Amino acid sequence: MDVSKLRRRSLRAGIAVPLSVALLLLLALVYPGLALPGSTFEGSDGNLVVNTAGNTDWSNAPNRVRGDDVPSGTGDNAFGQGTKEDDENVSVVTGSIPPNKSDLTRFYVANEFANNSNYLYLAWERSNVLGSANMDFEINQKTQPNLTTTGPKTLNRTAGDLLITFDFTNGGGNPVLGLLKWVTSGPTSQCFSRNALPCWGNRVNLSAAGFAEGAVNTSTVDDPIAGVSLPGLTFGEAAVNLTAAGVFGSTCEAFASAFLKSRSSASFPAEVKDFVAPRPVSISNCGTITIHKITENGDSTFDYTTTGALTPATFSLSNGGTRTYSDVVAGSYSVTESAPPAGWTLKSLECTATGDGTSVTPSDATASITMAGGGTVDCTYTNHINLKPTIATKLSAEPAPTTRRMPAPRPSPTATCPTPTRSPSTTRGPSTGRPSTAATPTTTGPPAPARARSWSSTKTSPR
Ligand SMILES: [Ca+2]
Ligand SMILES: [Ca+2]
Ligand SMILES: [Ca+2]
Repeated sequence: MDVSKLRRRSLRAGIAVPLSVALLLLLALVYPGLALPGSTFEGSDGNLVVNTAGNTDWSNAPNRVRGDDVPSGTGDNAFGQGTKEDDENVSVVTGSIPPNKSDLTRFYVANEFANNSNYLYLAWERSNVLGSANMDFEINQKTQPNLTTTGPKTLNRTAGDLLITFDFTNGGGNPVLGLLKWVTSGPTSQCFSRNALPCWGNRVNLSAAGFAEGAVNTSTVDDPIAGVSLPGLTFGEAAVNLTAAGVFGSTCEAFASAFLKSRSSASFPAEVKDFVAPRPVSISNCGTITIHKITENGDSTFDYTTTGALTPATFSLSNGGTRTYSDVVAGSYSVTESAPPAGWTLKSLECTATGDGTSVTPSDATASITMAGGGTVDCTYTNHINLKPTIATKLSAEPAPTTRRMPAPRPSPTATCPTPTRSPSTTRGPSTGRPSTAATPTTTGPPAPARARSWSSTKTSPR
């Protein structure tokens, strides 16, 4: 874009620019702990503790995972033999970290779903005080090989895996954060550095786009998790809005592994040296909703409606039935049981939720759900119908035939059948020719034929 175009655009944006500056100033006032808009994680204040009540930082980071390097020195593992970022086939060696390169000690990864966005938080620590920092966080969908032993290894990469670059020069202000995705097909023009597939694709400057921010500590800070004190320039952190960066959208993505590497210079194709071995993580934009149905005293078909674009939007359940929605993209949803069939009432709606940021609120026939990545919500609707006393009374008046139809000692589906403790022959004495009123099971249990119908309908209609 030439200068005149820029000038015209600036003039057009003459009002918007001061407004955005004012908004940034306002955000700085609202979030003095320096958090990425939409997140309350203090990801660019250069320390690990909460400075503003209500915020989070590494000390209480959501879904925090920690990776520790082996001790510095001759036993420390690193990549060797010219390993670069684009290489899937790497070589693990020991004792080869140059003294003028970052000697990593630890990393942290955390993530959360907040304000309709998935946020990723990253931190590195190193043992040496160097002016520049060139770190890469590799985040993979699949589990990685064991990098804690030496020798040749093949990284288990998948198209769409993430590499987040963290480049910092002391005196150069804030770190520059970049995002690259692993590319396995298509033209090589997608490659950022290498001229062949597979490769890390073209880098997005997350910092310039406003999708990420970070900091390096300028003075000594404490790491309360590892219990260490970190001199200036030995700790770096970043917060990334993965939704804004386009990593997460309307389809489900899940990452299972993360590790940290140091590049030997700001140049992307520079050799990678020290690393902190991969650790399992759970970074995803999707969760699971499960609805169970239980009925009492019979069975029927119950209808449900949903909001939030679940597919299918409506469904029906009978006793023992389950509807599972896997791959539910983080967001707001609800499930509502429609008015039950005649005679039935909704006895209870009980729900549980797991996962940071995932919650469910049952109210009447509606479960209101906030789903975060990796979350689960499980609800059970229990419906009840009263037994009709008219039938019971009528049956109790019937003599012998009822008695004969009672399935007394049948061995088959007795597991779900509340078998009477007394046999029909004893409850309905043949001496009188008719059952005694006291022995008639009118209130303690349903009469035999009615219950038999209930069983058969449950078993033969698996809707
Ligand atoms: Ca911080
Ligand atoms: Ca802080
Ligand atoms: Ca190492």
